[in-house]
Amino acid sequence: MSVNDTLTNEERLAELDLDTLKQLVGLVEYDSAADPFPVTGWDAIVWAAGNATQTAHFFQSAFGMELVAYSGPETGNRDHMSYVLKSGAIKFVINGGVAPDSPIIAHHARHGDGITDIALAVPDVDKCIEHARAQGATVLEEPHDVSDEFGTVRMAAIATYGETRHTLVNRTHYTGPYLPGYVARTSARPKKKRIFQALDHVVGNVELGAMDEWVDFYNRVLGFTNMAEFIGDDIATDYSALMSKVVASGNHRVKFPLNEPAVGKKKSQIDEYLEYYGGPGAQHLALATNDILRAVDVLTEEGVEFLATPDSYYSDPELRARIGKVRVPIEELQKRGILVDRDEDGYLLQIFTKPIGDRPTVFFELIERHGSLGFGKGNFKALFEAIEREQAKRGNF
Ligand code: TYF
Ligand code: FE
Repeated sequence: MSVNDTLTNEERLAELDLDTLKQLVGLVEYDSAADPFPVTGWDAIVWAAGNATQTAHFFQSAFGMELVAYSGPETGNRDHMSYVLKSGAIKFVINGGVAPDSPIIAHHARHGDGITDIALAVPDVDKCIEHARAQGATVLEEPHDVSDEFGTVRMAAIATYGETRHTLVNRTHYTGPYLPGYVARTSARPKKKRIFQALDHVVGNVELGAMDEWVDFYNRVLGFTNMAEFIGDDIATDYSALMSKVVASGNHRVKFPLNEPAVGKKKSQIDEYLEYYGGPGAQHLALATNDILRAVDVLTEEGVEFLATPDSYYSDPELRARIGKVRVPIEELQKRGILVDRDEDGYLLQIFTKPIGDRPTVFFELIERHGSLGFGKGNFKALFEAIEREQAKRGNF
């Protein structure tokens, strides 16, 4: 079996099939036999939080995620608490330090709430590490097995931008709730219908001049290919100037836009991120949903705030002509501030939250794809102007 027709464990458990995933996140066919670093898909997004207990509550109460596993002092982990949450095929692992000398507390002091690990599902951990090492990658953890009564997981880790890592995971011989050391745990809170099914892309912010080096890293080390969409100097606005290129795994399940600041009149939103995060890191996660209207309604009801889109966006005749007909009346999008973009393959609906933590760093995108494989290039101007309005409120001119 090739990674083309393989579902990750999580996708299978979420009862997603390849057709649904194709619709949600835009899969493509590719020849995995020639791939030096085959990636099936996402394994988990691992967060460091100042208070994992409350962050896990937030992701359940606001984002409709489901608690599935836990590790902490009660299970023999004296260092930190770790909550595993699920929505569709996505797992978030929320870590928070318990022991005063926990490395998670030190990480949190440097970066605030953020993503420490973008873990990838790979069918052959050893092959990936061998290739990564030959390409000069920093191997943080050698391939090793971890086992318990539920079976064995093979894993290893490599470094990427900033202090972010990619753990490589093969859990095809494991049936436990997450990893050895974790116990199954559910919450007494009433379950909500899930509002997102899969992860579409994770964006990395890197330093000025480093974007091409990181594109090259993903090309050489992970065998990722470049996608057509990019942002050049031409899209630089007053102080959100940035450049961006997108790399993707062979099957396009994993997509990484990489941003670097560009010189504008005012402070770039990427510089603001780098300053407050304390270096490069993951900027936004795009959550794939099949009902963005409902997702926005539920999140809004729970107090999650979105970037505002001015009414002029929807009355712009050029935009109206370009987007044509979408599945709902434009007024329904306008009410919620949802953006629309169309390209030769179809269209997409998207919206962005404000930063979700205390620092102006990590935020979410919701994305509902209808054929478009892009990232909303047509919305960049409106989006960056909305980000600028938020930056100005924070005193960044
Ligand atoms: O992922 C993307 O490329 C789009 C657009 O700071 C974008 O979501 C790019 C940069 C940014 C915010 C959104
Ligand atoms: Fe995005």
